[in-house]
Amino acid sequence: MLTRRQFVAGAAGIAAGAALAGAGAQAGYTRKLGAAAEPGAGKTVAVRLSAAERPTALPCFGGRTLPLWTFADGEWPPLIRLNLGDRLEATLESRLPRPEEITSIHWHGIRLPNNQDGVPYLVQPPVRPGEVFRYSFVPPDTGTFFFHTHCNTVEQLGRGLLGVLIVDGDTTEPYDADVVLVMRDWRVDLDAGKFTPFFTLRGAGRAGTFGSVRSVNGAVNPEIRLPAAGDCRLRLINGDTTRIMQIGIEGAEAAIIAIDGIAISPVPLTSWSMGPAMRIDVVLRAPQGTRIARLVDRSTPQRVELARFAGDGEPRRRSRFSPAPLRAGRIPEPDLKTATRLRFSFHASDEDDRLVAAPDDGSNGPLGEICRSSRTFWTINDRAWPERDHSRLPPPLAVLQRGRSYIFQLKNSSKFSHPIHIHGHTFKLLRSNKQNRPVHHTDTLLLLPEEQAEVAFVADNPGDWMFHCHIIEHQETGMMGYLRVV
Ligand SMILES: [Cu+2]
Repeated sequence: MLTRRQFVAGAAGIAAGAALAGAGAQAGYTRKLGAAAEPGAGKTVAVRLSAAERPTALPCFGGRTLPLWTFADGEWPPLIRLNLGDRLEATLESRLPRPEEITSIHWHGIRLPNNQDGVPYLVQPPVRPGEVFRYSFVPPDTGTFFFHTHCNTVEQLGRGLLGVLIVDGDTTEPYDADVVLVMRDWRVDLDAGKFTPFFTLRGAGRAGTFGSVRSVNGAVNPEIRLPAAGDCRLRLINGDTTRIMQIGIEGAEAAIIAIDGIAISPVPLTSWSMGPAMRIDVVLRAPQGTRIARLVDRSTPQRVELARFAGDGEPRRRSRFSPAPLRAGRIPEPDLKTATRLRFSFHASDEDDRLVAAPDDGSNGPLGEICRSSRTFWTINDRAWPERDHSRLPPPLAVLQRGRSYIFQLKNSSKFSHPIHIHGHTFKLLRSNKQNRPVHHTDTLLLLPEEQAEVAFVADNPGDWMFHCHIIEHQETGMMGYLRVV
């Protein structure tokens, strides 16, 4: 069943260089990516995920118990761990407490068959309370992924319906620890012991609604013990519905070794922008003695300490920090010479931002309000998704030819950032006019205000694939569409 998280220990790290192409070499990281992993014979891993309300007293709730919605009893969030080549058979059962609440599981970042992608109405029937749905697929890539529902996501994810999916087989040599860190807010009023509204008009029309409690693995600024002076792998997941974090590590050396699960040649981690659903894998040289290293978010003027790392035991390594790289990814290489170019523009739904600027008037309605009003604030190519859910499908944003390479020119024409997510495929970032990042693969690309970026990929996976902003309130007020690969 669900494997236990291997919580080994805390780590240290000094925020090292800028994440620039070539910065790795400047930092003295000379080791090359390993050869791509080959899938093993593969076993079947069967899990049962039962979406239900489970009153839970996470450490970050300060003694309060809140009515979380989760996938499993026990540790939150659940972790599924596979080897490359293994088949996952996941049975989703809904025991959610409202008769009208539908659900499903989207396996974020996994390039799987379309009918396993977990978008209700588009690729599968919705799962109602008392019903089950069986997923069965073999993930084609190693790395750090996660899963969440794709219906009423602002509330279902907001209440805790997510889990971590790790596909092993990507290391070239063992790290001294392997730790999952799920970073997210909780929208709670701890005095009252209640959730606060998951959706607000003000948030939906702007940067989204932020939670009041920041957490890592359900705790406020936890201390994580790592083997002293070990090279420790940290799998950082932004599991929030809203918050874009500016992640750094203070007090230890650290390098990014993968983005959205896919290996990059290690680059020093100075600051890395992580929108909702984005992941990075980091290797950190753990502190020793009484030293402490810190995971921080610098997105606000007063930086926020998210977690602390401390070192245990005799120092593991004395060599200069030169993190072991991962094995190369297995994403098909797009043919840029023959690629078809398509433009996608991400917009506020009215040109002069009246709607977007306006709702600061106490109209922060609870969830139901938007359902009735069907308000839209956001568009892709001037089209807004018609409803919050997927029951009424518009035509696809574009029809792509299977096997063909595409270059998407993504333009954020709004004053807010948007992490843009594609299902069933993984983009290769080619260039951007605003952010200096190494060429890398990503399933969720953060577009800053007014940013233009180009991504390329091979449309090799047939079916209807969602293409949307992962700030869930943006997604659910229009910034959502799908691509059809035929
Ligand atoms: Cu957005």
